[in-house]
Amino acid sequence: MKSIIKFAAIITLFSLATLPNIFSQSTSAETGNIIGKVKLSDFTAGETIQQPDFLVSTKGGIQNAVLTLEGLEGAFREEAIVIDQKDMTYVPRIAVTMMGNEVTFTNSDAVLHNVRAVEGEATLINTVMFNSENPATSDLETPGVIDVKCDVHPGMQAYIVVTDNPFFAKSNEAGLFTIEAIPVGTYKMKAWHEKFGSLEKEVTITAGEKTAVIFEVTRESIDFP
Ligand SMILES: [Cu+2]
Repeated sequence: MKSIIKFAAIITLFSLATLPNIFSQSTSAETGNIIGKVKLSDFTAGETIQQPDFLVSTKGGIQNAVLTLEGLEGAFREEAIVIDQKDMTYVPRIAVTMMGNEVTFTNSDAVLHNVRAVEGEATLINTVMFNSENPATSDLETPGVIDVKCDVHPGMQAYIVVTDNPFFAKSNEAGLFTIEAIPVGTYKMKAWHEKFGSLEKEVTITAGEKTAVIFEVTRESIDFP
């Protein structure tokens, strides 16, 4: 009897081992995660900074930084972007997606806007929008940072970061971010922010582990009073 049970156990183990990849995702055998924070290291406790281009939490977390990894490939991550023009601002102000997606601009204001989206020398969109009835869509085909302005209202500003892989994130109100299911390896990681450009770090992803990554800036380094 005992040997029959033992045999059954061996058969079961063998079956589990030969099942293709059913368990590999849940055990994260070959991927790991990044959790992290973008922070202003010399913030004053309790202070918040609420400039549209620089949002800092009471604990120094910097919102709207875009985190990317370089030198790796991954499956297409479908994440179309919609940027609305609302109360004379772009919502969201900062967006990130993988190349191959598209961006659509809408206009919720009863005001004429002219969207001009430029990436380097290339103009993606340059169009007048009177109201909500004529949204404009463009394919995002090239990795980089797209600068979005309104020709009618000089203060209106947005940025779209386009990546060449699916491993990216945007820091939240607390400056925190997560990137999941990253293949094991060592990569260059960037934190891009409109206020201070790109910060870089080398990060190593270990199977099944969370790697903590903190990007810090000081007021002096970003010329902020
Ligand atoms: Cu406008």
